[in-house]
Amino acid sequence: MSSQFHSDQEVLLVTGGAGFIGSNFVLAHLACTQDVVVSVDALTYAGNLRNLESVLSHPRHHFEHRDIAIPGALTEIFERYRPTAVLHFAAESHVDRSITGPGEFIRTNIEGTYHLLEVARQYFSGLSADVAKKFRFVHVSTDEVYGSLGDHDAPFTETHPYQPNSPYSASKAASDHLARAWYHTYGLPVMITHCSNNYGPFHFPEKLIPRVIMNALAGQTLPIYGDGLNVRDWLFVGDHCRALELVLAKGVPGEVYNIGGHQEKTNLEVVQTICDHLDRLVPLQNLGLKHPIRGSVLQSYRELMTFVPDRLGHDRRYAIDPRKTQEELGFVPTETFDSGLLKTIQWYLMHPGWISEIQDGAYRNFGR
Ligand code: TDX
Repeated sequence: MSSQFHSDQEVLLVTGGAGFIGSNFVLAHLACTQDVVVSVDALTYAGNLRNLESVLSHPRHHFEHRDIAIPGALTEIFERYRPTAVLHFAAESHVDRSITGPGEFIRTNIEGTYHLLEVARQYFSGLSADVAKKFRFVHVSTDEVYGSLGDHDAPFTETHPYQPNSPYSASKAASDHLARAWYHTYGLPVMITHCSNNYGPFHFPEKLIPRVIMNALAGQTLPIYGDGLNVRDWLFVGDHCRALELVLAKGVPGEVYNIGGHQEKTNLEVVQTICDHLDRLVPLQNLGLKHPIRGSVLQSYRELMTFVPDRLGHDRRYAIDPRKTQEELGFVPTETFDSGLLKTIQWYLMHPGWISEIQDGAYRNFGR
């Protein structure tokens, strides 16, 4: 079957397109290019079609409800749309869930990546030489595959040894190895990226930043694991998406690119900063909200901060050395943690409907 699109038009196949980073990428890519984008998503609990609502009727966007972990589930999609590139975001991504239920992580992250690589390989092998030369497969991964850093260790470079500590990071490490092997063995033009902790619009509230924003606005406690001094290196999702555009345009097959913005913060600093922004933006003084346990009238969101037992095997510190991506691809992040966090909080304040649909579960019915 031949492509229904113009032969000179790029067609991007984005797995996990209804997830957090995937949907940010799809929206930005449609807005700044003339490409066709095919979003594929299994719509498990973290996939939310609301994230793509503004482009569901877009003439250059197609949504396909598919599970990459089902063998051959994407064969027909590759044949119908004839992608010129694949961006593979689809993954189970929450460390806490991987601790209580690792099976889904093995299935989606490892088996799903395997089945996707196989479909891509078969499709790639049938491309004409000039089309094959331009084809790219970007495997989007995480800095967690490198393990945990000590306080004074240098940030992770692309050659840092793999030392994944959680079922989640082990499953992502395994998928990285598969992606690498499909490049070396079959010549599939794979590039692997490792990003630091993303945050921004459409972030599902199981992760620290959206959980703290949404809990605070609902007057619920803000759980801080352990001593709150674990360090994460924060990257605004829009900056991550711009880096991925550069990888797609200029990256070299077989290479690995680390993406970060030098924004290390302790969890305590992150939670306190969110509380301070909310104190200014949504002052508690007139709301009469009471502390859910102590019953006292709240004066500051910081009063909701609550230390809870630590995550099992909690990695102490992640930090990315992004020099290769900066020097070879020209990536420069535009947001500091302060500017990106303020934008993020403002986005949540402006989208109460998105929040309430997640709180009552209605988002799972949208678009089905
Ligand atoms: O309620 C919380 N309280 C808390 O103290 C939550 C949800 C988290 N934390 C801590 C744990 C971490 O030290 O905050 C830090 C960030 O936690 P998460 O948001 O769960 O992210 P993390 O575990 O660092 O992993 C994230 O970054 C790398 C993403 O979830 C991964 O998908 C990504 O690959």
